[in-house]
Amino acid sequence: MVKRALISGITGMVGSHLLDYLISNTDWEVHGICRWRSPLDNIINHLPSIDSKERIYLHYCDITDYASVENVFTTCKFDYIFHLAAQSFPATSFTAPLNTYQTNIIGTENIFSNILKYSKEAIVHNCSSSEVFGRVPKQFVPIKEETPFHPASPYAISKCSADLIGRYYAEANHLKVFTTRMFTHTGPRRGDVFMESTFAKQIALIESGHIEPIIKVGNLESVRTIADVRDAVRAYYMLVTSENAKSGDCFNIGGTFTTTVKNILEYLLSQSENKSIKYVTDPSRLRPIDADLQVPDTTKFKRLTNWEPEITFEKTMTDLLNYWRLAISKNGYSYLSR
Ligand code: A2R
Repeated sequence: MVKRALISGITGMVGSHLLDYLISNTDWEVHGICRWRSPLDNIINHLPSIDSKERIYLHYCDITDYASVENVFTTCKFDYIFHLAAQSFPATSFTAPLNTYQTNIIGTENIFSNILKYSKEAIVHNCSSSEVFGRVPKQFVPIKEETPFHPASPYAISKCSADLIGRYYAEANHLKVFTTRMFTHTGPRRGDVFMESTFAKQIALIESGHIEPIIKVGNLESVRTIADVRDAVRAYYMLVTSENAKSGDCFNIGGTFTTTVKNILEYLLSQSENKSIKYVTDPSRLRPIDADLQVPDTTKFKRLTNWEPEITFEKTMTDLLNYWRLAISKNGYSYLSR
């Protein structure tokens, strides 16, 4: 019997790369949750298969609405469920905390209560975030799974809840749930609100003559460990297909290249032929509190799966910049320079 996977958030950066990975590397049927107004740009290559119902099926659903989630789960049973849908941008959570809680907490509860009711045997990937650790004192870096949660944004608070909801369903209801706290992961299709993506997009807008050669930046001193989103989705696949993972377990996953936001900006600038680009601090890009020492200890996950990141920082950044160059050459000045 062909396996059936469900991806919530299939139109997002991670969900769309996971779809690419599963279609290329498995014979699974892939179902995706998206909203009726979700932009389909990230899954554009798959639209013919979706239209002709070949291996890929979309379900219109808002995860904050229980009945809407139930409609998806009553269509069929799933073998694997990747719960990725979220209000995923920490900075937005400061201005829209309730929407963030609604989506990331109530939405996650709706997903799990329906898994319990209709797909109890499924193996579930519950996508938490490294942001749950927030501001970690230097002596706790690199960050292990046991490091206490210290969320520094409503987004991080919502992800602490989502993380615990998954563990609760595993312990109380014997669902097979594995939770990941992926550290910074990026690449093509990254939302333009995230720092490395806005830098790349602004460079592409400058190169194409749409804006002045000045990039607006936030906190350049933050330290991040960068992984490529394509390595991240391979990690998620390896996790759900691992025979030795213990239900209810959680894993810190991330890249091996650690750097400051300033170095990321300077690397991207080095990839442009325009050498006159300057940058200025835009106070609106500074968070009230920053999770500024995000460096993972990934020993537990690597021991389980032998996963290693394969894509270099340089390739990730070059692909991200080329993604924006292509998008802007197709769509012109239809992006804000945020
Ligand atoms: O906003 P949309 O319609 O484009 O869909 C986004 C989806 N999503 C929802 N789906 C159903 N009901 C909702 N109420 C709802 N709210 C959001 O989640 C989109 O398809 C996805 C989020 O995509 P991105 O913002 O690109 O996030 P990314 O980087 O793919 O993050 C995946 C996971 C999230 O759980 C993050 O919190 C974590 O990785 O770092």
